[in-house]
Amino acid sequence: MTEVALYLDLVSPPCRAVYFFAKASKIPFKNNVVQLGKGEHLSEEFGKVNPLRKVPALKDGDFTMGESNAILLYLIRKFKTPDHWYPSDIQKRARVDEYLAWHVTNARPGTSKLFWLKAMTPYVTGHEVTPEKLNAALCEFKTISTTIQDVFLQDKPFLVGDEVSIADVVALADIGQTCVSGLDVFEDYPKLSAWKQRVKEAVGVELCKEAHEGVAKFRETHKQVPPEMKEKFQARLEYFSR
Ligand SMILES: N[C@@H](CCC(=O)N[C@@H](CS)C(=O)NCC(=O)O)C(=O)O
Repeated sequence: MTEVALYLDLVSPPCRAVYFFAKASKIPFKNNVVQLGKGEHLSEEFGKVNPLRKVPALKDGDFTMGESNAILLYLIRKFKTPDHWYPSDIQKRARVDEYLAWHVTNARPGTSKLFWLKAMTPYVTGHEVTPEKLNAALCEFKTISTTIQDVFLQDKPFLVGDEVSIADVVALADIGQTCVSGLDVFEDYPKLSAWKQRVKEAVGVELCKEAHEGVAKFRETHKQVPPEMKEKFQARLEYFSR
C-alpha cells in the first residue's frame, strides 16, 4: 500500500486539524511541507495535487484532494479509525456534522481575521493594525468562543459527548490561531479552557505545542514578505480589514 501524503503548513488551522487527527490516530503519512508565506502553494507542482491551491491537500496513489473536512473523513474511512472520532451513532455523528458546518462559516473566518490583522498586517505593511480594528476582531472572537462554550460544549467534556471527536480537533485548531494575539483570550471562558486542556491531552500535549509553534512565533519568523507575494497578501488583508 502506498503511503498517504499530506501537504501541510502548520501555520494554517485546517492543516493543524488534519495533522492533529492523523497523528493522534496514528495514521502513517508523509508530511510534505508547503510554506504559504513563501507562496509554495502557487507552484505548478502543488497545483497538480490541489488545483484549488490551498492547504491542506492529500495524495493517495493517483488520487488527490483538498478541503480539510473532506480529508478528515477520507482518512477516517480509509484507516477505519476508532469510532469516537466520527461516531456511528447517527445523532452523535449529526452533532459532529453540525459543528463542522458551523465552523466553516463562523469559527474559521473569525479566527482567520484575528490572525490576518494581528500577524499579517505587520508582515505585509510594516505597521501594526489599529487598536479599533483589532478590538473588533477580538469582539468577533468572543462571540465565537461564547457560542462554542455555551451552545456546542455546554457541560460535556467534549463537543459531542464524553469522547473526543474530529469536531474537537477542528475547534482546537481554529482557536489555536489566537496564540498569535499574545493575549489570554480564554480568561473569561473557564469551561472552554478546561475543554481545550482535555482536547490537548487527547491529542498529545507535546504534539499540540509543537504544532502551534509556527503560529506562536509567526511574528518573529516572518519579517519580510517575498515581493512576489505582496500584492496577493495585500488583497487578502483588505478583505479581512473591512
Ligand atoms: N476550506 C478549506 C480552506 C483551506 C484554506 O483556506 N487554506 C489556506 C490556509 S489556512 C490557504 O491555503 N491559503 C492560500 C491562499 O488562499 O492563497 C479547508 O478547510 O481546507
